[in-house]
Amino acid sequence: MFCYQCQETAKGTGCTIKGVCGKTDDVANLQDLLMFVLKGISVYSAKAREKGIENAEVNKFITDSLFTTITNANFDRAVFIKRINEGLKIRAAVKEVCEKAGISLSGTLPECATWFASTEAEFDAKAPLVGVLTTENEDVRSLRELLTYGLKGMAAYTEHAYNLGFEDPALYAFMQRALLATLNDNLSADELVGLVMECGKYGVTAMALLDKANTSSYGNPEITKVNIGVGTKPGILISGHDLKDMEELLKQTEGTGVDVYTHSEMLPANYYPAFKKYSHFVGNYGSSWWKQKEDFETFNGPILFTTNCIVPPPVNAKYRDKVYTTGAAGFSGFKHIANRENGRMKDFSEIIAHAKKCAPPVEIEKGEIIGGFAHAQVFALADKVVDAVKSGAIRKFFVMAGCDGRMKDRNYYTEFAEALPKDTVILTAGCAKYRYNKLPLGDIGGIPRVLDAGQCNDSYSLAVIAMKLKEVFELNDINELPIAYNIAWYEQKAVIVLLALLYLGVRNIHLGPTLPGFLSPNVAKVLVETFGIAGIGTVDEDMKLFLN
Ligand code: FS2
Ligand code: SF4
Repeated sequence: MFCYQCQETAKGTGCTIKGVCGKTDDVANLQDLLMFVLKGISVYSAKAREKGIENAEVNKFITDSLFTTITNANFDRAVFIKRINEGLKIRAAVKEVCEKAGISLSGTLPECATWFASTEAEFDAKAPLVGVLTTENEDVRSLRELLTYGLKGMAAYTEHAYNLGFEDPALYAFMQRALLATLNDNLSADELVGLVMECGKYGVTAMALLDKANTSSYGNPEITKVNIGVGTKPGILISGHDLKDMEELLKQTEGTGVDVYTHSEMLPANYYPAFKKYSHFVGNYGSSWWKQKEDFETFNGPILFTTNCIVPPPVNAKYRDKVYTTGAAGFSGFKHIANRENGRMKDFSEIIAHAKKCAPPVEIEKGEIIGGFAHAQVFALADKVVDAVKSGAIRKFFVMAGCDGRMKDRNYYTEFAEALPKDTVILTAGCAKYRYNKLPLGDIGGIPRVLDAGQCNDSYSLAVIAMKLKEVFELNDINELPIAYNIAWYEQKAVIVLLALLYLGVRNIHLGPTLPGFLSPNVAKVLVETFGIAGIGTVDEDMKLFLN
């Protein structure tokens, strides 16, 4: 195996024996083989699209498959075997569509368009031969992977929007075109950089689509005090990012005597008006994804993962048989809840029955977290915010969105938040917030010093807010605003968020705790020189730098 797609990659260069995340070598290889098959399907689907033939099955399969390969989403070997088989069938079907439509398939087809096998042993034998390292030039490899990881993040957001009935065919077309571009040896570095930027453009489209899907389905997030204590009934803990799953779980648990709590990236579900009406939706339990081993032990009830981030449970974990997955998430040994069919809801009855047999959660903390500052809520407070900036009460905003992770060096973000002067405000989104969202950082004239817009995809809200402020202050450039970007990244959704911000013109983003291992020195140099991307230093050094 060779995987370097996330921030925790071994030695900062690549996992080669087993993933730091827990992904086994065979699963990592099968994920590479699935990517290879997706490229093979794209060879035909792109030709069909040129003739105006869209294929809904292909679009859905490629999107979902990309999502399953994201860090900490799916560790289940059986899922990848099944997807590779299914992908080869879909490839054959779309090839037939091309043939029937009289589309010329002459010329040399890439191997991914013709390779075929049907047994697990053949898949295992082929998989190590089609991975990341097959691109020999490290700069080309770096650009291809940067593009690929952007696509994976985009796919995740596209899938959530799809679940709510929102689609944009342009996103599917780009994903497939970009997958093909990673096979093209004739593309120059500049052309690959151009595609990476285009990926950022479609990243904005995907996040805007998901924002529209979420807010038109569940209302605009609003200022909310989220309870972090517990009730007296047994509960279900729901994690991940999928709001459709959240809705259906709340509906099905109503009146059953089972409470619902969010974990990690599902915390922002508490901010949506449509979910607040459920009295058995108690609040948020625990903390960030990497704290799940502790949080799940004391929760007592079953846990539902709607997406990443799953941490493989210790062998003796008491919660091991209480974990369920659904959608793109999977782990061998966890029960998987099937997809919705024929317009019916997913069936969560097994989890609900399981919860009834469990003790209520142990209270590990008490209190509240304040959040719900997505774009509409911030716009509602715009006068107050603008006045605070004009009067000097707010000196600067710090966008500290992104991901959390388990490495000790992420304490930097807690210390940075604590060290920020009291006339500064943190704008956040994503699980990065858990590094400081329970600190007593106070407020500025009633505006909390940590404004949480929501999940990582709600970084889009932060960009919308920045664009609005630019307009209000009549500036020519978004970078003239008193906003600094000190972003934490971990997995591929953060990659698409970063590319989207670059596309929107944001410059001088600081990225930590370490720069991506998949950036070759030359590609890193381009990002530094063209976009002012930088790493982080010590809290003291960075405080001086940012407040200058
Ligand atoms: Fe956090 Fe993990 Fe949100 Fe990422 S819970 S690192 O998936 O997408 O962010
Ligand atoms: Fe390693 Fe990250 Fe890949 Fe897991 S996802 S194998 S930790 S680089």
